[in-house]
Amino acid sequence: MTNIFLALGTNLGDRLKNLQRALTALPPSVHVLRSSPIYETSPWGITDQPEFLNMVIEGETKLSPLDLLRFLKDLERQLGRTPSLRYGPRLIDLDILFYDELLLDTPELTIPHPRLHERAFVLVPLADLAPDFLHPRLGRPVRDLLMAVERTGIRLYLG
Ligand code: PH2
Ligand code: MG
Ligand code: MG
Repeated sequence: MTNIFLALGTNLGDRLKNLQRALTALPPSVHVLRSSPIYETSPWGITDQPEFLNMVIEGETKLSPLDLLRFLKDLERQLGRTPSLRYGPRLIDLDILFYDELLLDTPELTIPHPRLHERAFVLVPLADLAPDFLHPRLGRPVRDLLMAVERTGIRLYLG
């Protein structure tokens, strides 16, 4: 079993339902150990699009990194995601943040997620679960990465 962290994001349709359906569909391929609170976040990258809901989960899996990627991509399609712009609106986005302490650089997949340390919408919920986890490439704990980013536009989502 490998310990993993995944980021979930959605800004189209019934956003809460999209997160709930994704969480329900992860097992048994991914056993969910803990989930962060849900945050409502201002869009990053392309700013002229609806607000996102974002959260992070910690889980365990027997899937290899590439099989996990394929599983998550299939799940995104099953939940109704259709192709869109890079950084554009999406029904559901399921990203691999960490896979134990693995460093992976392939054209298909980079682990840790190459932009996670720039994104408060990932770091805030990640720090709720694992503030002391050392980013295996940067060698710094999640709480320090969070201190380095601007966190305006990230609000707890209370429904
Ligand atoms: N995902 C993106 C682009 N921009 N902004 C927020 N707030 N949350 C996201 O999940 C997000 C984004 C592409 O993956
Ligand atoms: Mg993605
Ligand atoms: Mg993403």
